[in-house]
Amino acid sequence: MTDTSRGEYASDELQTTDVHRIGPTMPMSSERASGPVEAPDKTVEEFVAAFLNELNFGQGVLLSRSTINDQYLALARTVRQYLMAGWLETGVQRRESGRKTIGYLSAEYLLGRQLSNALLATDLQDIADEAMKQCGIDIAALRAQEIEPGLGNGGLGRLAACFVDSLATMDVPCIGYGIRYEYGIFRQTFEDNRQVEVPDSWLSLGSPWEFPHPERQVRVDFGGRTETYTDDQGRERSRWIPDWNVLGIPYHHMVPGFRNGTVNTLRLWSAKATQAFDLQIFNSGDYAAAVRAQTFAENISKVLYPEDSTPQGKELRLQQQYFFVACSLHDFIQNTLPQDFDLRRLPERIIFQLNDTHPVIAIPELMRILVDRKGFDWDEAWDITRQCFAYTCHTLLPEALEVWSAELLGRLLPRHLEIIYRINKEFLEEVRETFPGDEMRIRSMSIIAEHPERSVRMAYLATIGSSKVNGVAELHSQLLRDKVLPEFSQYWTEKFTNVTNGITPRRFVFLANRRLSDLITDKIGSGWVTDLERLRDLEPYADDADFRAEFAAVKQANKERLFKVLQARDGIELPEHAMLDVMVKRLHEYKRQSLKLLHIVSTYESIISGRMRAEDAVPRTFVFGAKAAPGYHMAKETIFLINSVAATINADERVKDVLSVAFPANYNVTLAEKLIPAADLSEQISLAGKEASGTGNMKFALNGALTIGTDDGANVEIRQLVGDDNFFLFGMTEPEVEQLRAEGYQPTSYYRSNDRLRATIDLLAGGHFTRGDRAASAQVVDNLLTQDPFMALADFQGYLDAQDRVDAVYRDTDAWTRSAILNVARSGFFSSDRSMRDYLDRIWNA
Ligand code: 26W
Repeated sequence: MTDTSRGEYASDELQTTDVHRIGPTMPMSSERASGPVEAPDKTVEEFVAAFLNELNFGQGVLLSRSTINDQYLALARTVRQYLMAGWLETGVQRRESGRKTIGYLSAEYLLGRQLSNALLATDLQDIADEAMKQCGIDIAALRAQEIEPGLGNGGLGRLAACFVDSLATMDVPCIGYGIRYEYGIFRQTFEDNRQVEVPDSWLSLGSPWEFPHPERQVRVDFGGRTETYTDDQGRERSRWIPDWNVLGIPYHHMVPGFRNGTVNTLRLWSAKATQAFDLQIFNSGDYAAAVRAQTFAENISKVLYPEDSTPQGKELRLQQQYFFVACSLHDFIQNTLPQDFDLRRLPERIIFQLNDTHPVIAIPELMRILVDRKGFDWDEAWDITRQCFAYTCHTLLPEALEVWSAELLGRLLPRHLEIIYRINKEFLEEVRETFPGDEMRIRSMSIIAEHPERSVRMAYLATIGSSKVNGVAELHSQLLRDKVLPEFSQYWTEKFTNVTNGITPRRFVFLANRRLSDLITDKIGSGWVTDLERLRDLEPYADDADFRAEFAAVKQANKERLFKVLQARDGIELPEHAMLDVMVKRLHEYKRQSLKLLHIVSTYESIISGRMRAEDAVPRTFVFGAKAAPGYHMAKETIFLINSVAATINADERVKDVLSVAFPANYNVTLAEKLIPAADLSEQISLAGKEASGTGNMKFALNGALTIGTDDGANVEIRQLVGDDNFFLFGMTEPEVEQLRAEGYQPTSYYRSNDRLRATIDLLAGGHFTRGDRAASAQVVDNLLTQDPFMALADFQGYLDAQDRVDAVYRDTDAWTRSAILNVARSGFFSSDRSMRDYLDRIWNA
């Protein structure tokens, strides 16, 4: 039976393991109502047996005939087996305990690869390595086979993924609800230095981490009209007569806690046409129309919107939002709660956390369920509803606050619009009682805006309908209170609070930076992985020369690993010994990649103009990673310019090995895991008051990079914790920004008065980086000179000065490494476990 004809794995070992003769290892009869079946033992032998079982009986191939993809799928399903018992057990416990559940409602989950995380959670990494070796397989190639589920745009989606990781690790009941986009965030490629987007078909090679449950489908209605009627108790009631609907099919994902046996669930909804939907048309004989109808329905979960700051009032986007929210509420109320549950006690069992405004339509949806379907009085329903929601705001940009036109909302969800109007009316009456005659205030607090068209301000609805509202870093929460929702924060001082974001140390330190993790564990034990404040115990080692040497060696090894990845992935060659200066995040003007570019060009200009000798410069490698929203013109022009500058500088012998610029395409979680551990310098240079928190900043600090940054978002807290000596601060503060704006900001005055800035901009504008084509750089340059909406020119000199301080410290290896160690030791606060504890204590009361 054994096929030894092909050479790929022709070893003796292979012949004995090629066909697994034992059959399924899971005893089918041991399925008990009281508890789940056993997982295979954690031994190499059992792992190999389970793997070959999956390959032969799951995937239906012989090892000798299997492709890498077959092997990857079988490996994934093997690891799944080890999680399964915990998953089933967690489900039983959750049902029996009656504990309050966190329903995390998020339109995005930027999960990253699953295999490595599952191996980490189950502590199977070494066993799996050895087992694959025994099968003649290179596990690294299998890991590389996985396409990460990129079901999010950036910070907000990654935060959701970190939060569900932490809740599972803390054994807190949580269901993550979201959308199973068939296409996640686009894959970025570059053609002629310009971004080209390619669809991300992450499901194309099979998706071993999801469990579809078509039998648990939920129907979701849209459109139509409402009518009033009198019920049998003589009460005036409303009902919705929708005119079309779709089905939501749940796909379950495991969310394993870190080595604690808990496995929570992420439930992602996929849209499917109802039979009635196309049958009706089909029966009319128009086959093509029937298929079109199906496509229409299934479009709802087809693709993630790649905009991460300017919501376009797209109908499909609202459909997505209502679709997943309606499915999720129905799922919890009908399927998760006991059959006869008394909904008056709903707040004891669930708190829905609204991840930004995207799921806020859940508030009128719960009102509709309670009032229209379950017969509650309005007031009682409203009291319940408000206790069931809490709202997190993730932005300060006014243009990022979602507003839906009343026309569109009324057309798609007529009953919800009515409910929103009533919520608004009763709320405004309440405000009127407190502030009689203050019509200005009333208008500014209304959910409904009248200009430029009648529309629904979702952030206001969220605030009114929630028990708590939080920002994501201290500064952001303050600005949220003072600038974004001032009337509301005066009206309800207690409702507003801060929870500073965090990141999971499992993925972003333990998994991404194994070398550093081993070094830390060697000194302080392994408790830090689930209790990150313990990193404090590293502080004394900052003064230990041996430790510093080991720490620096880890950094160097991580750089070499990164360089290999960039070489294989992008064909990028980088010098071995240079400071690695990294800016990775979405491309947005407020984040100021253009300011970073000015610094690079300025350094380059200093050398080629002879003002500075190349030998005197600290060698630096600049790395960018950034996707631009496909419709964001200025962001795409900035990408073009960065790539153009990179090509020119990398080809210029005068700066060889002194300055290099790398812009690997398609920055994603997978690349972040390689890049961040290798970085020396973390660029967090947004205009003060614009970056709500940032979370990349935390990942870098925890991996021993020093930050150069403005007083913005969580940078403020990072600096406070790591200390001024270990952070390169520059730039205006938020009040200074406001003041300058009030005075009338004039970017050209900086251009005229600052010689280095002028030389830099002139070089950029003169076509030096665009083969003499001045027009090619004109849009970014003109934007800076005439508008500069995020005041890059005002902060330019401060930034250069701070970069000089960076160079000075970097020249002193001991001082640098000492600071880097202190960054790690003092950043334990930024664990998402701590964020979760804050939510549990101050928001969820769970
Ligand atoms: C298209 C509509 C839209 C608008 C805003 C989509 C997505 C957004 C998000 C709010 C953008 C986002 O990811 N915000 C980021 O959230 C992170 C987690 O809290 C913060 O760390 C970042 O500062 C914030 O920009």
